[in-house]
Amino acid sequence: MDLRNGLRPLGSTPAEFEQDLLSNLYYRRGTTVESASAQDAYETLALTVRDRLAARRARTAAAQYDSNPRWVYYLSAEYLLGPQLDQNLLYSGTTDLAPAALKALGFDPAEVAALDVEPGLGNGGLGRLAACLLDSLATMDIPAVGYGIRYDLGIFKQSFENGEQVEKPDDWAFQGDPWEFPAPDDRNRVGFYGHVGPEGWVPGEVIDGEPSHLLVPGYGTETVNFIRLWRARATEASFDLSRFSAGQYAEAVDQAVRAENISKVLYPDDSTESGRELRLKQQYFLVSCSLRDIIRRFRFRNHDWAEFPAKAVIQLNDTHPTLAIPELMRLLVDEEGLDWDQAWSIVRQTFAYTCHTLLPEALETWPVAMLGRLLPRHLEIIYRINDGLLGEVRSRFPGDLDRVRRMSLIQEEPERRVRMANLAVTGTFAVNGVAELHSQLLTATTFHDFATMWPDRFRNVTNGVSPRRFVRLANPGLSSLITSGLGTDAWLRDLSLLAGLAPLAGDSAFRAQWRTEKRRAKAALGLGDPGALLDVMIKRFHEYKRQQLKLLHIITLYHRLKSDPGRFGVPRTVLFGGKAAPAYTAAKSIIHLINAVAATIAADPVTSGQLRVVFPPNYNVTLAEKIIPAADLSEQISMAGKEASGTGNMKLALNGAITIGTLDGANVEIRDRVGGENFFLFGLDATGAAALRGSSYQPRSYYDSDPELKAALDAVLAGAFGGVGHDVAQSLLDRDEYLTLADYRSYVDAQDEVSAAWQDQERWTRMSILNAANSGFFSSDRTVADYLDRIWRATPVRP
Ligand code: AZC
Repeated sequence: MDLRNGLRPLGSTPAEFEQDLLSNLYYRRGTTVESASAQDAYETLALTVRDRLAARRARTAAAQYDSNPRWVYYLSAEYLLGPQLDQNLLYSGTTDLAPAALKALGFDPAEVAALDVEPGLGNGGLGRLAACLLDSLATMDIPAVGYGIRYDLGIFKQSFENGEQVEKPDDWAFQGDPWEFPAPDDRNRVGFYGHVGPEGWVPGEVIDGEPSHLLVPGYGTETVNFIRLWRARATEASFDLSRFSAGQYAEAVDQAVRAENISKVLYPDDSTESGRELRLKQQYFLVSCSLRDIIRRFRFRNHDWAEFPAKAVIQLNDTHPTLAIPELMRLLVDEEGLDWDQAWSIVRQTFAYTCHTLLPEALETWPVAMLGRLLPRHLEIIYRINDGLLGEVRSRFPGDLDRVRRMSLIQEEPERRVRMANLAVTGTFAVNGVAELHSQLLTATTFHDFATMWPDRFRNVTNGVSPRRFVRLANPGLSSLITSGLGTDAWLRDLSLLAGLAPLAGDSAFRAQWRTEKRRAKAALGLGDPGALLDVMIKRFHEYKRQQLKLLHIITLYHRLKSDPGRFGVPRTVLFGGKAAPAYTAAKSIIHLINAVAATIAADPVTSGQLRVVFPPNYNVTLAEKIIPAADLSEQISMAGKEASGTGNMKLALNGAITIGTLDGANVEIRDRVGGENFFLFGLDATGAAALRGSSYQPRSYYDSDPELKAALDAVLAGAFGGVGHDVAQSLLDRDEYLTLADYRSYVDAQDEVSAAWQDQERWTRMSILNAANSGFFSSDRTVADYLDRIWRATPVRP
């Protein structure tokens, strides 16, 4: 008996697990073994596993309540959690019990497991980072809550039609989501529009935010935290019964539909501009519901507002939740009656902001007119914050009007807009970039003026990834090998222990086992020839990431193969994975061209067994977990100075892929750690790239002077790949915003070094092991430790 909560402990023997499964099938699913479908079995299994975590959650909650700690609240518009079943089995210690119990009841465990659908509530790196950080927070026993939006439709499902990307809605929770605890009785009211009168803001429209939560277990500890996701619900009053009775069915539900649209769909936007009012509504919806919840939680044990910053640190994951700053001001001043300065001091001590970009176009701004219409009181508050900010700028830099204009929260030209990044920097005590280089560039460029005025506010926290998800779950074979090599599995909670693998790089028996695991992972991916070098580029499609550079290399390899098949040497499979934002035409053209090149190469017998290009559609966390273990070469080839960090680079290095990359984002730190001899470096660095872009860059001069480059582009222009890609080649020749042609020769030469290295398999394996051994730094546990030390200052509470 667990006396603390009066809970009956759930059994850990096979018989007890089977009993629980059976009773859940009957009592909660309401069916029987005889009539149960695979879906019934899946949902029942999920409940049985979830119960075990819920018991731990209850103990965690009790301990957290008792200690009244400082909480880390993570506000993020996106979470890319990945499949839940494999993770929750592992973290609840039921990985072996579950299949046995399913079999005993007559179900096929593989069929059941295949029904687990990943909630695609994010676009890319930013959303996945949020998930890794929550995993580490729980593993490190830090009291933390993640707040987000429970989108009905997650990131679109990608398919290819004639090689072109087609987007379909992802109704991920169509069958219900067994991992989720809905709390329809726990709604928060959110206002929009209206006016500000003497009595304060009177919203013109109200909707409800309905929470549900997902458990976030720690690994190797009792702690279970949670993510609270908000869903927009129409209020009772929004259904128009009289219209319905009059047969006006659409009009009757119109208001309700509009309300619920707020959490309908994740914005399919990865740092390109969307600028729609619905997105702004989403942002305010998230912020308003979450702050009310945070305040409610504060009040469990505390009464004095001055204590608030000691009990809550709120991390803004990029600018999407920045309205939390004026919203907390509004709550404190308008609803709690604090004076402005008191409230501002609390706000400034509570929030911190993580920036994830270097693309100027990715810094969110909202038209003043739109914001003022949707949130009139917030606009007033933003103006008042701006008065304070500009007052400080003027007194520090008298007469420097330009600086005032640059730092203002309001952009004046060509249209008045609110600059969310400036607001985020102004309303927080800490601003961090996500890799050393990124943080340096932020203070040197994007936030230069702010860093001059408030140098202490800026810091770096290099990203990391969960070793549980991206090594242990994704790559069980390699994980066992690592555990046997190190003689312990403690590396799963302390990834620096991987350093102990370095001496094993010199052990030929260990190298042979390492190679066996790579080959096994390739075979599991279904890539025919496990002897071919698997060259992997998996990430969102964006011109700055330069999938087009990889493509030019592929065409060059193809040309070499055609001109002299005997000399080719190293068989390669190039694998792409990733989605392009639906409105991002240039990125979609690159996808189309990749598929066209892949088809041409596949149809040409000369390439057989030598060169293959594969592009499985719908890259997501589930697919990433299959591809990453199999990869030999990791493509991290962004134009230097544009990729904030990258996290795929870390996942791949940890699984023994060797990076070919520019000195961009976290590549710099990966190379520092794994050593220049275990990393294929090429291209301009950030300084060189900025200088070349600043001068009159002539992409055509590279084309004119490099016959292989010319041949590759000419082939595309001449329609050699089914007539596809003319626009891609033309834009490279005319503008080439991201210096693809400038870096082409250096890249192709580095790829020749890759091929030479691959020919010496012993050498390659040594490099591969050393990549994993020296990448322990890139655990999200270390990232969380850095956040704790540099920003959050929260301490563990153990149940
Ligand atoms: C990404 C950055 O592009 C990537 O470099 C970084 O590793 C990642 O965040 C995590 O910090 N940014 C985004 O995903 N941005 C959006 C808007 O999705």
